[in-house]
Amino acid sequence: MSWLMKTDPEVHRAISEEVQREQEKLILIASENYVSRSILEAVGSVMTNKYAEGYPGRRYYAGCEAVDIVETLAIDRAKALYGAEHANVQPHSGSQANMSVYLAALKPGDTILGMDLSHGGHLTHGNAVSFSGHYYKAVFYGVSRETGLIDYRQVEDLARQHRPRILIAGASAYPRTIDFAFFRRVADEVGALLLVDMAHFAGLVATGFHPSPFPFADFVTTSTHKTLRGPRGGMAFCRQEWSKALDKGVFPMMQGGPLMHVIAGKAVMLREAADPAFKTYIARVLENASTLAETLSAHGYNILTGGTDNHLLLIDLRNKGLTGKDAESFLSQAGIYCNKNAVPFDDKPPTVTSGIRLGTPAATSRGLDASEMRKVAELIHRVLESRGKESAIQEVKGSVSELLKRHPIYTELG
Ligand code: DSN
Repeated sequence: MSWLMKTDPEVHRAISEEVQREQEKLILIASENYVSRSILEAVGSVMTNKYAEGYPGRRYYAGCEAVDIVETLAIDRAKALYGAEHANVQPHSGSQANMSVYLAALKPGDTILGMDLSHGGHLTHGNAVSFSGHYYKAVFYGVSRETGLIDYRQVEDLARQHRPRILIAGASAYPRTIDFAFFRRVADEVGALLLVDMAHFAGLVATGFHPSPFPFADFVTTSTHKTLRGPRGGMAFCRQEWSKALDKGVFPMMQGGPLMHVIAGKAVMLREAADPAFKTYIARVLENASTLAETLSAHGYNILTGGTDNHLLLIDLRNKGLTGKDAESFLSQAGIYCNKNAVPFDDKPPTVTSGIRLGTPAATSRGLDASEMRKVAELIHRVLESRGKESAIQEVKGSVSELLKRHPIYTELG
């Protein structure tokens, strides 16, 4: 960093500020995490310089020997970790992994059936403001108003009615286990392909804490920076019969040169995820999430679906007379980061929302345990019940700082 400090102090200062924020604040954004120093090193390596359009052994540029090694390692490790028939580690993000599957298997105008973003789905599952809603005919299922659980009957009814080419399972704000066998049965009945977007729970699948989609799905996609704790990026998997189409869907259809430094980081991530220590980590992530849910529930918070099976929880704040926007703002002033989140059947716009989403992957990476999560829940309650009172914010800010001093992170970064 000293080099950057000399050559570009403005960028250096901003990066230093971000290091400090990540060290000193409590991150409960369900989709964020802390990568290891090894991954930081790989992603900061000279592999950022290399053009490598194509695939290992079949590149459009000379000099790809070393990058071929990391991409082959990443592919082999990804297949081994998940028991997948084919893996493509080049997508720049989870959204682009989804796009590559659509390019491999759909024609413009084909129908896709996915979970509504406002019920916990993802933009790229057909939302009108995304390419996926622009180029394909999207139909949506949601959750039951009574239980908050996926309305499996609705999935079945809509699939029979619209006969989608791709049925999508997976979500970005759903706290429960997803029944892939059900989705497979529906897909088979209507002649659809099944795509599982496991971006949020990829780390849970890798460690056996969420049922694997691989025995059921034709395609599986993921981002790499959430529970999998890798660099920002994506991966796409498929059955062997789709391997050529998927690889073409990624390159040349969807993107050009792969980010070889990030692929090096993905290779390291996949090695780390296969280590028994990663299983212990994910077990703690889940214990911390359920502890957070139980403690907040005891304070009268409406935890949707009554709890969580995974790393995240969704809270409907309407019974507390708060919006998601206000809660996010009050908590961040106190040093606790989460995100405002629409709750199913929300009556407020996405810029305001009635809820917040909390997740434990990042806090668990820095070492917080279940008893500390109870304390965190108390601090969240203190801020929210005060409705952002300055004295409560200052008091909680101090407590957060004390708590995090016990779990330093990235100490070598200053
Ligand atoms: N933006 C991501 C999340 O926060 O869940 C989804 O891609």
